[in-house]
Amino acid sequence: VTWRFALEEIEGSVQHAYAEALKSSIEEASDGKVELDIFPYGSLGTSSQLTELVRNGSVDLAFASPGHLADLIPETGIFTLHYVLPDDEDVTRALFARNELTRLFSAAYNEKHLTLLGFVPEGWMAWTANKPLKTPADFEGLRIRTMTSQMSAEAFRSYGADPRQTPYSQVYSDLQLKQIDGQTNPVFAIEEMNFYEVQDTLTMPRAAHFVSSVVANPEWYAQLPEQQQDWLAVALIEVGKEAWDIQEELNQTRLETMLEEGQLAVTRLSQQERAAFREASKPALEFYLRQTGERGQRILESLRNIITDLEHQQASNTG
Ligand code: 6CS
Repeated sequence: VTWRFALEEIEGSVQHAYAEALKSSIEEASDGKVELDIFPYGSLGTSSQLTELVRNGSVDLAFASPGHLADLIPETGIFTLHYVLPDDEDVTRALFARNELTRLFSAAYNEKHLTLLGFVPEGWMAWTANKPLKTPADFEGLRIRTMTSQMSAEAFRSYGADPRQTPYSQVYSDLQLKQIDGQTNPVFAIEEMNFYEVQDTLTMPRAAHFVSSVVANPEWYAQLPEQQQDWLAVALIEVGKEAWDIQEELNQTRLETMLEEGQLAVTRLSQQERAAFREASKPALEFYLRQTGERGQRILESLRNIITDLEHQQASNTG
């Protein structure tokens, strides 16, 4: 049998490397009885269209990034908020290794006819523009492209920006034609989509990680023979362990590539500068809580508890 897996990113991306790893794992475990057919971005449609294809069963599996998905499933919008995930990357790495994280969101996905298989970290989001973005005031009136959900835009509206929600495929030409002033994405994507060619600066605020989710069509998943479900489960665990390293490696090497080109000036925000953004970002968190009600509140609290737990573990390990 062949399973169809649709990606929101092009060949060479984090999602592509993840899909290739999943493919090897499943094909090996099943001794070739299951094949994974990978559809990189561009072949089937925008992120939101891919989500529809999974919901109606045209594809079996896909990446669905909260930045786009939050209009359909507001709970996932928590990953578009700034300064919710910790600064310490070891803690974040441990967080994404926890099944608990997936369980927090399963019901919200099910209600919208999607089976959530897991979350995949893709690295810190950077902000690119034609000037460094060191204070919320630097965002005043800035036309920054965000992913398509309202929640994605809200984080930047909190800073006084004029966010534009567009599909990924439109970003390069909008930058080139000066329809927008900036955009936000992880480093590897800024390199592979060539956004750095049409931007002068890259600011690293360490405000949010780019997080995506892997989803399946519920009927497709339910009809899988038990053995096939097991192969999938084992492959997801195996690749889940590699996911952090996949993004780390790609983000590091792509940053080096861009720096070698010598056009992009990189600014890293200090703790003090980050604190000013954290304060300014509060309206976005309130927006999230209004959109998600009690369940969103519960998810936020659980997430914070898991993070606190992991921070304590971290401290006692290194202490
Ligand atoms: O900015 C976006 O729309 C996209 N960015 C990445 C890194 N992955 C998928 C997403 O659609």
